Amino acid sequence: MEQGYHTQTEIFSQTEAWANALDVVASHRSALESLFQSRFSQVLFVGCGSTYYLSLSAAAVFQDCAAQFARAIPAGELWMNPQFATLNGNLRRKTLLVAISRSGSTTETTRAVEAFKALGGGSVLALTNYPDQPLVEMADLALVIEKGQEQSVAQTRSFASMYVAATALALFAGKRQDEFDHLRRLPELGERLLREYDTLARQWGEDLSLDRFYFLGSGARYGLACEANLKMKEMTLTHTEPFHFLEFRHGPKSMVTNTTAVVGLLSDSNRPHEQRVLDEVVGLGAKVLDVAEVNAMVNLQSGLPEALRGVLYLPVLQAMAYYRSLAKGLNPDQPHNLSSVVVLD
Ligand code: F1P
Repeated sequence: MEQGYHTQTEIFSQTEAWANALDVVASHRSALESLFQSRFSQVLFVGCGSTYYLSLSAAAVFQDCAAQFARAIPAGELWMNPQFATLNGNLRRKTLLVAISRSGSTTETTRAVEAFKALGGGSVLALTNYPDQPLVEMADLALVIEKGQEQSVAQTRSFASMYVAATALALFAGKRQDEFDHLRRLPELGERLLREYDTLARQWGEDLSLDRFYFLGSGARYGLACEANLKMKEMTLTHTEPFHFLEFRHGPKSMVTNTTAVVGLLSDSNRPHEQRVLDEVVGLGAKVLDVAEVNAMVNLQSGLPEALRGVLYLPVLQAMAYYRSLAKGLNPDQPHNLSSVVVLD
């Protein structure tokens, strides 16, 4: 089997997993409607690595769509420092924990659920790709997206499938189920992006004159920038970092050279401010790749509200990391030093 076979298959088939995610959410409609019948005082999203970055973005989408306080914490932090998540040492019943884990068996995540329950937290909702794993057993409600399962260590279609489910959850929490059907367009939109921008992803991936990548994203796009950064690290062993757009000026900009790539995940709402940062780094010699709804090098052209289109930023950036990995003679299926699940004794 050639190098990267699994990663390539998983990236380029991922929209099937997106559709599966929507079917899974739809099949749990009544359970979700009763879960979100009343508002939560706060919603905590937890995960590790990719699924922590998913949590960062999902919390922003959730707060935007459901108008309820939502935030993301690394699962290990909720386990080791539960006081981060609570005031006066206990959680009110009306706190929801959304635990996100591809495997459903990462130690920090299961320990975080235990800590949440010990603190008197309320309901636990799991987003995962594997059934009959500890996390599913521990949750009050588990959404298991089996088409997101993958052989590769670095998450691609698993991440995207759980992200689509998280986006749908936000609509249910915000009593905006009527917009759920808009999400049914995501798979075809993703297919188009993978088809239309495969050459661009390959050109950028194979440009080994670039020796560092910065991924910029604000709001719900920051977690996605973190995930794209992690793909580049895991698959290509390249120095990469994510930043909120405006944060890049406050020091990190000093690192820009003419062998630097800056990837901007542009919003609609704050695009002028974000574009100015990209223009500045071009002036410093960086090579810029921008992704936006329209008028960018990668155009999502979704026709969806900004909060619902987040998953579309990922495919081209995943493919770019895949092509760079191969160009560097690495095997993206088996990243250096990594295992697909971290289980601590
Ligand atoms: C979490 C995770 C992944 C990472 C690597 C090791 O796994 O940290 O995010 O990419 O695969 O495990 P999970 O809890 O989502 O299964």
